[in-house]
Amino acid sequence: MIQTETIAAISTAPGVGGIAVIRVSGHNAISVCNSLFVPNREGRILSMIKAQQAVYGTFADIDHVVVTIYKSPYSFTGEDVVEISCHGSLYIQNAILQRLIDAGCRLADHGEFTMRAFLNGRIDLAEAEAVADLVGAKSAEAHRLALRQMQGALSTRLKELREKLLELTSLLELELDFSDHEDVEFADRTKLAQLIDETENEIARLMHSFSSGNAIKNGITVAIVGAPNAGKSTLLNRLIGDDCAIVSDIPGTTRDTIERTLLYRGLLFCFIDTAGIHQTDDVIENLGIERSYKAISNARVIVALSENGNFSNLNLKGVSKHSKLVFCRSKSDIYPICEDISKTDEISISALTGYNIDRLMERLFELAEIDNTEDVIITTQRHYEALKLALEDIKKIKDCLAENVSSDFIAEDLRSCLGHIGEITGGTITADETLQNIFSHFCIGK
Ligand SMILES: Nc1nc2c(ncn2[C@@H]2O[C@H](COP(=O)(O)OP(=O)(O)O)[C@@H](O)[C@H]2O)c(=O)[nH]1
Ligand SMILES: [Mg+2]
Repeated sequence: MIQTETIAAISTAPGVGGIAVIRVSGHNAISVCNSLFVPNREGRILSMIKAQQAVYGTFADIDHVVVTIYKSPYSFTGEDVVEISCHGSLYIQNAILQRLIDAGCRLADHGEFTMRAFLNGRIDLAEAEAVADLVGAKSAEAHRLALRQMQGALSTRLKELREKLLELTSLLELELDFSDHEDVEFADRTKLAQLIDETENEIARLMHSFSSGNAIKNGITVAIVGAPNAGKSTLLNRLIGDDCAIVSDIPGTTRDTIERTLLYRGLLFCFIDTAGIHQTDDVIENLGIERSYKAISNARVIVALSENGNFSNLNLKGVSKHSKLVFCRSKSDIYPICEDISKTDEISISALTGYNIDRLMERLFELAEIDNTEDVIITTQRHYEALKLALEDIKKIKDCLAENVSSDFIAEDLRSCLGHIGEITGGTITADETLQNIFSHFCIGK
């Protein structure tokens, strides 16, 4: 697909840095830059350069720059691409960008470079989405998953799935072809059933991986809840190693939820300190308590904190059946630790001295139940939804087979299933709106 306009954007993070990179892509990228660039060494004319090269020179009398030329189709977008590495002053970056726009380039939209890479067939949609995940990766595990997806691990798995579904389709077509001949045995239904089972299991496994994949990508949410003064804010501060939450012995000090992240064993944990849950007439505190309940319902793991071990008084309404709970006795430095605590699931901690905080972290890690052993893991809601629809189709096909329904119907469901799988890698996506929606989450310049 040929994009007519040449686009330009600052690709490095907004702000001042040692060096900034401005990227230009499109049919006129090289000629536009050539008209503004004077090479340091004679003869290094951008439009005459044959292969991928870097050239040093002056850009529009603004700065000394290094211009890197990538010729179509051997570039990220598949088009001619020029990357201008200039000094990182905001003034310089914007002045160069402005000159490019004056010379006929258009300011690139969010993710437009990656969208072009997709539209020009350089990468598929799942790989394009992984580019954004890689840019946004906050932990070692999130980085690993994004890199694998960008390198095509998910796409390869989906290709295998599509091949299975196509094999099914051809088995069915065989059956349809012979359906007029009553004496002819149909396509091998055992083989058909086996292929369907394999496909169903594969889709179900991919869907199952989303719970871990989503938590790896977006972080494991841990809500710290309990009565006022239980020591929740002190615990947050201890976990994060910073005085981010106000601590006091006045009940009701924390009124709003406070969120902080921590990297632990390659995973991102998002801790949420909440307002103490109790009966109160204070309007503002009640608003805070509502937020505590919201945090509880969204958390993957909940730390229920109590200084006296009386957890039954703690109303944890809205706790999801998928959430895991860890009961924690706080202030072990002043409250004697009962012997039998070791026999229960409770952990006794002191946020003040740091006692058992490592044990608590270890427990949170276990309870998060992150399964990263599968070689392909789904991390995107869009992929999960497409797989869900594909699985529904497979179930319909199974029912049809069990009830000996005409192969025509089965073929229809198979087509639909193939369509849903295809949406993930983008082969069957034509709607502009869907693509805009996906790429609008990218940064400008990527
Ligand atoms: N001795 C001791 N005091 C603690 C500990 N954790 C919290 N506190 C104190 O308990 C009071 C309430 O703590 P805070 O973290 O604000 O409780 P929150 O209302 O649950 O957030 C403060 O005076 C803290 O210093 C602890 O582990 N040991
Ligand atoms: Mg507090």
